[in-house]
Amino acid sequence: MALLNSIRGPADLRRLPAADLPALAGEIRELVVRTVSRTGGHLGPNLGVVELTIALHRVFESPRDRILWDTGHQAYVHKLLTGRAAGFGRLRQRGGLSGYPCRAESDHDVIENSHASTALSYADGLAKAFALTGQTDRAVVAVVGDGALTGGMSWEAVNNIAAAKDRPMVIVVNDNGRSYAPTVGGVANLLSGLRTAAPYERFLAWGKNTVRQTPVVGQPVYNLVHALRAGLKDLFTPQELFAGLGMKYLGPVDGHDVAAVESALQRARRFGGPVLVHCVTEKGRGYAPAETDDLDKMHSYRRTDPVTGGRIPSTTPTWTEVFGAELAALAAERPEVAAITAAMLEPTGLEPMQAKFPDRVFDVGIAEQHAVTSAAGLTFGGMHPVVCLYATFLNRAFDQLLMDVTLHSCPVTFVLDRAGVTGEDGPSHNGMWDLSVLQVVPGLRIAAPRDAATLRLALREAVDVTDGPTVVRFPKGTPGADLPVVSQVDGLDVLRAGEREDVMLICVGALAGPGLQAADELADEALGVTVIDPRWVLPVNPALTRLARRHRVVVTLEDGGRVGGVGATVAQELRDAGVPASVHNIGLPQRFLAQGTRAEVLADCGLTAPGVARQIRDLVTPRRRTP
Ligand SMILES: Cc1ncc(C[n+]2csc(CCOP(=O)(O)OP(=O)(O)O)c2C)c(N)n1
Repeated sequence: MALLNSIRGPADLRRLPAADLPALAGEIRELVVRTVSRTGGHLGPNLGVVELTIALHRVFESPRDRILWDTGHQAYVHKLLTGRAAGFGRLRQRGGLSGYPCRAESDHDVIENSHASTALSYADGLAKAFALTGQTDRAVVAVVGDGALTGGMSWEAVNNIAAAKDRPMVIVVNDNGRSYAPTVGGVANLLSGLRTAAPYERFLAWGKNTVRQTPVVGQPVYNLVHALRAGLKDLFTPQELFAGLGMKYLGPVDGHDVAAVESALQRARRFGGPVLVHCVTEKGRGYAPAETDDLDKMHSYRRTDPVTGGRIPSTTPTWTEVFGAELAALAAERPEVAAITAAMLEPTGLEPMQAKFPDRVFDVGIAEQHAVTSAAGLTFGGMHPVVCLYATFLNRAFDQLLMDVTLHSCPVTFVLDRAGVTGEDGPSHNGMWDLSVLQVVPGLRIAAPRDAATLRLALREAVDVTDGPTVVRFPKGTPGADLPVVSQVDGLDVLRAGEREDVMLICVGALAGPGLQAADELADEALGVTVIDPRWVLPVNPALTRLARRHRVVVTLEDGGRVGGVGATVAQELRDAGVPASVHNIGLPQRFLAQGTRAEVLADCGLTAPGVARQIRDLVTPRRRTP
C-alpha cells in the first residue's frame, strides 16, 4: 500500500506521475476487497469507479470544486483518496466511516442521503448559488450511474440544467449497464446505443488505415464512409438526445483509462456550460467473483461458495425469502397478481416469481413514484399489483400512494421490506418512517407480521382485498420461530395472557418476540403483562379498546418512529373512547439514527427484551419521591 499510504489528499494524487496510477488502482482494489469482505458493503460499484475517481480528483480540486456522488454507495474510492484510508477498516461499523459520503467526516463530501437520483438537482442548485455569489471559478461535478439516471428526479434536473447554457456543470454518467441487475428501459437502451458506438469508432479507424491503402477503390470507399459518418453516427449513437436538450455530450469514454477520462474531464471543465461526460465502466472490475457474478456483479458483498463461486443459500429463510416464495405461490394460483420493483428485483425477493411468471414482474427502474401510479393503472385493467420496495424508499412515493392509489380505491398491495432498523447503512436506510407517514392515509390497511407464518397469512389477506390498498411490512434479517397464539379476540392474537391485568403490551410485527420475553421477565417480578399482536395495525381494531379498559397500563411497542406511529394512533383511539388506562409508546426516537449493527441500534433505542422490560418496569413502579 506504499502508493496509497503516500496520499493524504487529492493534492498528493495530482503530484503522482501518471505511470504510477495503475499500481495505485491495484492497491485501492486490494484494500476495498479486503475491507468489504469483512465489513460488508458495496463492492461491485466501487471496484468499477477506481480509475474514474482517480481521474476526477486529478482534474478537479475538491473541496474547492464540488464533486457530488449520486446515491453515494460508490464513494469508497473517493474516501480513500480524500484522507480517510487509515479509518477505512472501520467502514460501516459503529463510530467508524459511513458507507456513504458523510458531511461530518470530510469537507470533500457534499451529499449523504443514499436515496438515488438526487445529485443532479443538488448540483443544479449549487451551480446556481455559485453563479449568484460570484464563485465562478468553482466547478460543480455530479457523478450519476445509469441506474440513477432512470429516476424521474434526474430528468427533472436535466430539464433545468440543459436550459442554462452558460452555467457550467459537469455531469459524469458512470455507465456500467447495471443497477443491481442490468438497467432497464428506454434510457438504458439509449446509453447502451451510445456504448456500442465504440466499435463504430474503431471501425472508422480501421477504415482509415486499411481501406485507403487499397488501390483504386480505396480512397473513394473511404470518402463514402466518411460522408456517411454523420448519418451513421446518429444511427449508432443517439447522442442527439443530449445535444438536442442543449447539453454538450462527450464520449463514450473508457472509464478505466485514466488518461482518457482525464482528457474528457479537462475538456468538460473548459467548456463553460452544461456538459455530460459518458464514461463506460465495468461493475466489479478486477475481482473475479464480482466480474463473473451474473446476478448483480456483487453490488453488495456476499460470501461465495468456494467450489461453485455461487451464492451460499441461507440456512434459515430470510423475511425476504419467505415473502418471495409465498408471492410466487400466490401468482401461480391467481393470474391477476403482478409484481413491481424499482430496480431491486432480487433484493425484494422477486426472483422466484420472475422465474415462473416473467410477464407479470415489472422492473420499472429506480422510479418509485412511477411504480406506484403504474400499479394504480394495472388495477384499472383488472390486475392486483404487489409493489415491492424497501420501506425507506416508499417515502419517495407518498403522494402517489395517497392520491393516485388510495383516493382511487385501487387494490394495490405494498410490500415493505427492511422496515424498522437496518443498521449498518446508516440513517437514510432505516425504514423507520413508513408507520408514521402511512397513519394519515384514509382507510389504509397495514399489516405487520410477527413471524414467517403470519407473513404468509398477511400477504394472502392483503391480496384478497379488492376495494383499496394494503401494506405488509417486515424487517431485515431472518424471522424467529413462529410464535403461537394462546387465544384470539375478534381478530387480535393474544400471545400471552397476563397472570394479572396490570399491563397490556401491544406489539407491532417482529417486536412480538422481545415483547414476550420482556413479559416473562416481568412476570418473575409479579407484574402481569398481557401480550397482544393485532397483526393488522391499521385501522385500529376496536377490540383493543375493549381489552384496554381492563388494564391499568397500555404499552405499545413498534420499530418505527414514536411520533405519529401505531402507538400514537392507538393512544388517540383510546383517548377518544374514554379508556382510563394510561398509554405509553415505545418506539424509535425521532432522530436520524447513527450506523451500527441492527442489534446495536435496537439496543441503543431500548427495543430489546431487557430494554422493553426496563421501560415497562419504570412506568408501573411508582417513582420514589426525593425527600
Ligand atoms: C430511491 C432509491 N431507490 C432504490 C435504491 C437502491 N439502490 C441502491 S444502488 C441502486 C442501483 C444504482 O445503480 P447505478 O446508479 O447505475 O449505480 P451502480 O451501482 O451501477 O454503480 C439501487 C436501485 C436507492 N438507493 N434509492
